[in-house]
Amino acid sequence: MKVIKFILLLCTLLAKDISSSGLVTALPHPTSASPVSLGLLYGRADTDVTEGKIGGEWKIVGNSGVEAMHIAVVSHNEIVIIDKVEANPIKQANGNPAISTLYNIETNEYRILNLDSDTFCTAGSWFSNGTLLHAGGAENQFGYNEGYQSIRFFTPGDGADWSEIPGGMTSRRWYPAMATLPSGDVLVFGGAYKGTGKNNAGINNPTYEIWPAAGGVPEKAFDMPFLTETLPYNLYAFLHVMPNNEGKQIAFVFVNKQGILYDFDTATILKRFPEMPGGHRSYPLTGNSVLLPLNPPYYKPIVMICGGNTEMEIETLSEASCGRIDPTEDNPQWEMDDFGGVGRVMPDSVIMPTGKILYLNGAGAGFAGYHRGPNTNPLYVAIKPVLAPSVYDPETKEWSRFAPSTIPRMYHSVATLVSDGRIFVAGSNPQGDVYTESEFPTEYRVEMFSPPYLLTGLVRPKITSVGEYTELNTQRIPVSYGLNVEVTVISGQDVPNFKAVVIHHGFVTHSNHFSQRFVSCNIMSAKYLKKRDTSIILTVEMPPYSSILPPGPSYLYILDNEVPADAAVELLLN
Ligand SMILES: *[C@@H]1O[C@H](CO)[C@@H](O)[C@H](O)[C@H]1NC(C)=O
Ligand SMILES: [Cu+2]
Repeated sequence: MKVIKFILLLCTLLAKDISSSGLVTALPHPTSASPVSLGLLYGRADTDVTEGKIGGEWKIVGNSGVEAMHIAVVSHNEIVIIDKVEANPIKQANGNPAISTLYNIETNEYRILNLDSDTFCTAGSWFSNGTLLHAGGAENQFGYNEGYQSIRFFTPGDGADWSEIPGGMTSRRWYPAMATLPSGDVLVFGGAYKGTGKNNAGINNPTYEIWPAAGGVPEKAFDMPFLTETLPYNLYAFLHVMPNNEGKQIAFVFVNKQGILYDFDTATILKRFPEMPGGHRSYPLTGNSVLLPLNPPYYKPIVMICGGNTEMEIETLSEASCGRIDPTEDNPQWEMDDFGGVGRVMPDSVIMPTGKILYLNGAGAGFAGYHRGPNTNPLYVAIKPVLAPSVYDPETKEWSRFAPSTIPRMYHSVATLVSDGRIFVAGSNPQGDVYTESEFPTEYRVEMFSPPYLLTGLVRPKITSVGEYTELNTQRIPVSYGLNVEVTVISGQDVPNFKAVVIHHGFVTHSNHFSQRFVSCNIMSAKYLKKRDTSIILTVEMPPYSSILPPGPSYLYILDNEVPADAAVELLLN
């Protein structure tokens, strides 16, 4: 009874306020289990002004200072970049070659950050309070301490820099995976006791540990025999927390060709999935895994794994297959496709504000890593850079291509969406140190890719307030799960048609986008601020649970006819 009244009320409201605006509305159709949210979700634009029609635009915009091996979006205009220890030309305060910078996407300048230990092949994830946790590393060199067991913290803000707990972890972890759990704690998963081209039983670390958001250190590590069963291709596991409305901390975990559903509260395997067809998907035969956009009311979690290779051989063509699976189904099976006909090892996946997946970077043959050897030999082990992004529409399952870049992005490259809707692309260094004489040199050039949705000529919407906040992106706006937030938007388009989404960018390295999430929000109502005004107040319902979107920093994107606002707004969800 209550439900029906609520919906009727909304319909009346909509009819009165925006009947002439042309907004499309659609009621969700609750049928079975899983989280049900009430209210209205605005439909898709009738005309698709986006992918496939035009190819987007690449620009070389700056220099990353250090090689961009790992990155995290840390504010609306800054990206933290972390390299391994290598002979970068710039120096940190103590005179050692710098290995971390803070890159500003508005000025295209960087500030040097200071680290104490080697960050070679590490991972990161956000605590719920908005501090980035970064874990793992490699041996000491160039004045840096050994970093295998290090834990590092970065809290964005004026003059922010790294702090570190040397030897903080329970054991040594090179190539660990990480994820933010629904509790806000951070999971550090697996890895090896030392660097290697391919993992083996002698150095395998089949355990995980959980760093508490409340402070302190993990009491112990938990055994993870799955990481023994899946040797040798078991590093940088794919981890996706599964949405649920029971407060559970369950994740899809995948390495090599094997996946499990794992309960982190009880430390038990709940389910094993059929072996994924095709080649290997984990380092050094590196593929990519993405959790496709989550949409109310069911937030059906579909994992898509693409690329990789079948053997560690420089000439072997990369895997041209993808598999989709919903790990929460009763008898889930892999639904395979051909990756748009383009094989790729070391692909990056970026979920765009339109909900389509951009696959970019990586190579058409070979594998991840590099040779040791004299510089007269090629040190790289992958060739045939794939320069044109592929675009995947999760709803129609169709593939298209965008315009190519001119810069190969091989091993140790990265990509992420930023708050203005562009895609930041950097890195590439398939050798053991800075080396510029190679066909695939150490790459410092930063590119920005503008997808077609930024090139439509349509006026971009502008977010002018969120809740009581009118100063946006000067601080993170704290919001609670399930909260209805009033968002004021200026629309410059004749027939507005809004979508609201919240995106968590996660931490990007080695083709992993740890905890990357895209969640569509219900827009509960929309009304003009004044009659005939261009300001519209949207009531946006935040995702209901922390298993749907990890607690901590995320960005609110508002789209008008598939064109994102000039700046997404940084939130802190808890
Ligand atoms: C967030 O929590 C972590 C772990 O307890 C702590 O190290 C960090 O200082 C906290 N950050 C803030 C901004 O309070
Ligand atoms: Cu690496």
